[in-house]
Amino acid sequence: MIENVTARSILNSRGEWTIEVTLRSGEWKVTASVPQGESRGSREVVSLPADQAVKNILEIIAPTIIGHKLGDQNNFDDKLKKLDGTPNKEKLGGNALLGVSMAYSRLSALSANLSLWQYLRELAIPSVKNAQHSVLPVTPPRLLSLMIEGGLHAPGASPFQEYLVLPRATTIIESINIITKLYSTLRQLISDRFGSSATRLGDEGAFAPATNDPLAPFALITEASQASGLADKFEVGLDAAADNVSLNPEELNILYDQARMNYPLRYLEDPFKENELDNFVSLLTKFDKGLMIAGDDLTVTNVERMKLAQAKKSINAMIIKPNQIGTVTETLEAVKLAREYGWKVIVSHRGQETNDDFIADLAWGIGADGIKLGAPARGERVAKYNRLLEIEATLLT
Ligand code: 2PG
Ligand code: MG
Repeated sequence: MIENVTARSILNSRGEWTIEVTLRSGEWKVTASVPQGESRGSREVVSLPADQAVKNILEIIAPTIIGHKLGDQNNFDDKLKKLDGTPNKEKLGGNALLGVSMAYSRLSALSANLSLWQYLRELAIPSVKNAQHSVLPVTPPRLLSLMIEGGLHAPGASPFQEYLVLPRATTIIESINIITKLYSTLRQLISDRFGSSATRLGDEGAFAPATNDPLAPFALITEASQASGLADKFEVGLDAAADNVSLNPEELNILYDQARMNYPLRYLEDPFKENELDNFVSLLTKFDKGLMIAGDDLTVTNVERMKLAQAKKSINAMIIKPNQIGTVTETLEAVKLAREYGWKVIVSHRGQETNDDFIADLAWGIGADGIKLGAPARGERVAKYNRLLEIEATLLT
């Protein structure tokens, strides 16, 4: 059972405060820390300032959870949810709840002598079974790795937020070999073309050359792939994060058509603003096969938002971010519903990260179709790649 709870403020990757939670049971001690979004969906749960969230954990949550048995994730998270009692977790903070919920998963895994990903897998299997997947495959999530960024993550660079590559490979290590080779070739290409100062990194570790042409980054990625002998080794993806883009739907549709025609576009996230569901619907009708059209700000890991999206048949994939909803159990409920709808499930990092690698375990554990990460640079991004590798290494031996 939980014997001790502590929490404190720590720094995130953008020099802002976030929270870290520590739980103890006997000899076992675990910590978890919580990322934050920069381009947030308006319906995400509330993330309170770190000092307030810490205070809520110490004064309100701790007295309630001390003594709670381990390995009881659903009831534990339900207790947290009820303690908060608001639909958007504004009373105690979605960040406070998630830090405690993640740490509880780690502690429960330890007590059951399981790796975190195995523990999460056991929680996810029954739900996946209901969705007619009798066995949850232990296959690696496909990487969606950021190469060039713009939008809110690199103001003054490109208008869209994320230009991603999806390696064609069967293992994590093979995928990482492709993206690291591409990443270093891209650095040289950008330096040669725009000068060495253009190789500055955005918030998620990717390059951020200034351009007004929203598709120019794909041209750079293509050129780098040819220079490094990687043509055909990956497909590309785009997170338009359209809520922060000034182009209108007509202009956006033209750009998506061009991208689809000229590049191996496989993945498109938040192509329109979160309240423009009808535009998603027509895009999906046009591109249903062969293109993942994913909700992020649209769906915010929230089953109610997902039901709306499905009622109109507006997407065929979705981003899963635990901190959009606030507990591990609710995250897994969103995964379950996405599977029932036949959507692809992509676990994702956030703009402001910590070194916590929970999402790597989550992606392996739920058998996610993909995991969206930053570039293979900056410690908080690298931590996730290295954990994916570590899990793969244990599976291959
Ligand atoms: C996104 C994320 C992660 P943020 O939009 O998908 O890249 O950004 O965490 O800033 O919302
Ligand atoms: Mg997004």
